[in-house]
Parts: sequence; C-alpha cells; structure tokens
Amino acid sequence: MTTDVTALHEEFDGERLPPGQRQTESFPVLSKGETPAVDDDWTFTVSGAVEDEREFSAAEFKALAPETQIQDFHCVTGWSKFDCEFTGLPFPELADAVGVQDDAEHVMFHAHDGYTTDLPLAECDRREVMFVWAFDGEPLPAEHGGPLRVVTPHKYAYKGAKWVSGVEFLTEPELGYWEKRGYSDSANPWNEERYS
Ligand SMILES: Nc1nc2c(c(=O)[nH]1)N[C@H]1C(S)=C(S)[C@@H](COP(=O)(O)O)O[C@H]1N2
Ligand SMILES: [Mo]
Repeated sequence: MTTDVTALHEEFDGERLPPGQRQTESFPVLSKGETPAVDDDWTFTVSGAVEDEREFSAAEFKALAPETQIQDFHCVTGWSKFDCEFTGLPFPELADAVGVQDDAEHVMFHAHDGYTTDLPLAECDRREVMFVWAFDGEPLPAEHGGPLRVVTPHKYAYKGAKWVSGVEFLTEPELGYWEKRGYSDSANPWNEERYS
C-alpha cells in the first residue's frame, strides 16, 4: 500500500511549493563531504531516554512495519522535488518498538559521516518522518543516503540525516551539524525558516 502525503502543506497553510523554492525534476545531491562506506549488513542503534536501548540488525529493522509514501522534498538551498516515492519505517513505529520514556523531549539523529541533526520529539512523532531504504522501488542510492536515511517532508531536508546510524532520545535540546553553523533549528519551509 502506498500513502500519498503530498497534501502536508495544507497543515502549514501553505502552497505545495513553499515560498522562495523552485521545482526540479532532477534529484540533486547535497552532502557536507564524501559519501561514507556503510556495510550492507548495517545496524541501527537506539540510545538515551528509552525503555529498551538496543541495536537492530538491518533485517530486524526492516521487518518492523515498513510503509511506502509519496512525499515532497524541500532543500534549504532552494529546490523542491515533488512526488518522491520512499519506502521505510515511520518514526512512530520505531518509537513504539523501543518504548520512549516520559522525559524524552528531543531526538538526535547520528550519521556515518559524522553529521547530526536534532528535532523535538513531537516533530518526529509523525508518520511522514521515515527511515528510508528505497526510492522509487529501488534500493536508496549511496549518494542519497543509502543504505538508510531519514526524510522530513515538513522540514527542510537537512533535518533528514543520510547514512543514519542511530537515534539518541534526549531530555534537553542540542544543536546538530548545520544548526551549529547558522541554519535554522526549526526549519519550517512554509515560514522560510532557513537561517538562525
Ligand atoms: N549524513 C548527512 N545527512 C545529510 C547531509 C549530509 O551532509 N550528511 N546533508 C543534508 C542536506 S543539507 C540536504 S539538502 C539533504 C540532501 O539530500 P540529497 O543529497 O539526497 O538530496 O541531506 C541532508 N542530510
Ligand atoms: Mo540542504
């Protein structure tokens, strides 16, 4: 089953194309450095304020409750790509699997290239936030974050860590890689929250 979530902009009272964005048919690559090598037999680590800190194997992770969604993708540098077909695990399914503690407020995403990004738990706890391993029905290409990345269609795409290695549930906010370097921590495309 495929779920179309491209009406998401209505929640933000905005047009499908956020202000200051232009639509592209291509899928540009934006990385802070080289594409890191990630084992085909990857693992995913959950730590911090959860009942069950644990490491999932790729097979365990993919078996949880995968879903396919059609989503839009907005890069802070000004391009948007409509109708991306992503297959992965919705964030709330992972949260259920590990049991999030009451004092958890934020989530730090960690990646194999040293990248980090943080979102409030409430902003992660939505089905459109997904850990993605396939794009258009094919394994996610390495340059786009394969074997596993995060997508955040309600935020600029820097909130979605490519090559994600795990998540850390935090009781206090922390700034991620780009957020420390002047990008907006809230990153709402319909408000043009690009810089802090
Ligand atoms: N691990 C990691 N994730 C990352 C980045 C990165 O450099 N490293 N770049 C971010 C930025 S700025 C954007 S716009 C998107 C780009 O995703 P794409 O290369 O698939 O278009 O990934 C985000 N996630
Ligand atoms: Mo970006």
